[in-house]
Amino acid sequence: MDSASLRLYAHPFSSYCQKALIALYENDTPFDYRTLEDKNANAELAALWPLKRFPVLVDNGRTLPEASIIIEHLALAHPGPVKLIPATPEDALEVRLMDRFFDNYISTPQQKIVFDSIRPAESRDAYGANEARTMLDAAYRWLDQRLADGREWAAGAQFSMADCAAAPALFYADWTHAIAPAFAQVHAYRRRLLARPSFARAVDEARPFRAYFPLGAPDRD
Ligand SMILES: N[C@@H](CCC(=O)N[C@@H](CS)C(=O)NCC(=O)O)C(=O)O
Repeated sequence: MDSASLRLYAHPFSSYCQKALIALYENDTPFDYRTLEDKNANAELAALWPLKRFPVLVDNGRTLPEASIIIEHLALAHPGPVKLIPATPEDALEVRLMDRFFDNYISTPQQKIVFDSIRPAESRDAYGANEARTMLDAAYRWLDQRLADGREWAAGAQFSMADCAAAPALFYADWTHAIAPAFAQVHAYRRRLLARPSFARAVDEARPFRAYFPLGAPDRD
């Protein structure tokens, strides 16, 4: 298949879009970027995926929602030198475990806190937001222990889909509910992710939109 056939519906400031963008940038995969700053792109997205969540990739007429599925598809249909899904099934399982961890236990509670903050005051869910903070603290603690074996990336020595998930998840999670200084491994890993060129590029492309962050973007990163 030809990479020029790829069309990505995404917004540069969105964490799940950055996850897919990192995968595309890692392998220099060419694609047509339909930014959701554009009204027409929003209408096209709604027609392709009525759930209207992004990113969505279109490859030769096939619609692929969900950042992990997009990355899995790229590995199958447009492989490059950086193997984001390891060839060995056991290694791939570890990558998928860590990918689920970052989506479900870092991004999901992080988004819960942010979305709660933009609800009308009378509709806020303080109990749920507090549960999300507790979940983030538990996830940071578990990750800190997991990284203590000296691994460079989330699933071992190789950069993988799990790191594509981790980079924006930890980036915004620290802005939302600060990672305690005691979790030195998590802080060091977050810094390694920020230094990775594919993610540094995504962060730079998102810089003009920092005013969109409902809790107020800190003056760092
Ligand atoms: N499970 C989806 C989540 C995608 C998602 O939640 N995207 C956010 C942007 S980061 C979104 O579409 N937000 C729009 C909305 O909530 O209306 C994935 O992995 O791609």
